[in-house]
Amino acid sequence: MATNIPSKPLEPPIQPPNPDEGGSVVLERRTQRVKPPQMYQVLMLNDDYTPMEFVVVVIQEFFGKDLESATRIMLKIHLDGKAVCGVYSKDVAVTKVDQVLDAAHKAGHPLQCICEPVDL
Ligand code: TYC
Repeated sequence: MATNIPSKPLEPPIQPPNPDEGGSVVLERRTQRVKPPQMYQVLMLNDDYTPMEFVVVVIQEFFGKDLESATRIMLKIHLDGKAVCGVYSKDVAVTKVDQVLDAAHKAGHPLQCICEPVDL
């Protein structure tokens, strides 16, 4: 005789609240934790050829900085070799890099721009 073995053990049936146990139902509280999305910083790199004025304009135009902040960031790149121009979601950061490289290429400057995950 063929025997049918169930592939999955049967779940115990759900019992209705038992009045002898007070008839109460205990609900388990679980805190749902959602991780914030990974953010990306866009860095500009120093070189010996791109004019400072061009870098300042690019930082203002693509990173929404005023003249004073853009100048401070440009000088940091010039002195330290690189600086963060902004922090964004991955798609936005990649777009900023493309925009900067495109503008630099069209103007004939070797300006380099990269993005990397924050908190490496
Ligand atoms: N070092 C460049 C110069 O002296 C200026 C510069 C600043 C270039 C920042 C690139 O990302 C840069 N003309």
